[in-house]
Amino acid sequence: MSSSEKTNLYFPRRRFLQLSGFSSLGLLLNGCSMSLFDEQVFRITEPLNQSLEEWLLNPEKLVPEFPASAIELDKLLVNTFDFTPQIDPQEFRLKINGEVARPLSLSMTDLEKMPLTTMTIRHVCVEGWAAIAQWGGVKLRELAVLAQPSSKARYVYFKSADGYYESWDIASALHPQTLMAYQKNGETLPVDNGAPLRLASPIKLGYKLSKWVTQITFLSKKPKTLGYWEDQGYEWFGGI
Ligand SMILES: Nc1nc2c(c(=O)[nH]1)N[C@H]1C(S)=C(S)[C@@H](COP(=O)(O)O)O[C@H]1N2
Ligand SMILES: [Mo]
Repeated sequence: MSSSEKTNLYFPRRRFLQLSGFSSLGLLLNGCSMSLFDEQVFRITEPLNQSLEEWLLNPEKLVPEFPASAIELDKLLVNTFDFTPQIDPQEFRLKINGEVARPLSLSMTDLEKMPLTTMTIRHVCVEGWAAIAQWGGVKLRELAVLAQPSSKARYVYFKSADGYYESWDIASALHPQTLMAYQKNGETLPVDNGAPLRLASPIKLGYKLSKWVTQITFLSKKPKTLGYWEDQGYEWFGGI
């Protein structure tokens, strides 16, 4: 029996829910937004590759979220190691490449046409502060469905416009609460917080949550440079 058949047996309901999610995404992308994309890129009705499918169907623990009333408006401090890059959102492209069948280059308009997920979570910085904030954006796992990481992909590398860089394990990157966010507290993401696009996730510490992300690269091996702070001694996994 193949492992995907096993998955079927053990998680039939979950599988059904996930696959119906894929087909609505397929409809969206085959419909009005199609012209924005390379048409080859969005043939996602094809069978997903085995490894990606396994990650997506893995039962994952969801971190409890807060109600919007819990947002602490002024408590999210700006923490930027060097400078604040000014990125023109019209010119901006998110590149997705590496161990993927379909490398992508997406504009903000492309991303805004994908399903919007919002979550109110606690941001925790190891420098001793925390803040509840709401983030809105696209699930990284939905971008992975489009880019189709190969079965070799195990790590994800995030490159930022200020020279910051981060690497994550693929399971954390594909966790359903890991977003590429373009909104904060219901408004367009401010430049200081990483506009136009940043990572947001309740499963990782603040330093893992790259701001001004311009490139996402799927990797088969752990990179030599692990992350801006990790390369100065911070712990790599950075889980909460
Ligand atoms: N590109 C980039 N991303 C970054 C940082 C940075 O300096 N550059 N700082 C990190 C740290 S240590 C934290 S706590 C959060 C802070 O996010 P905020 O400034 O939106 O509060 O961003 C993280 N992501
Ligand atoms: Mo931080």
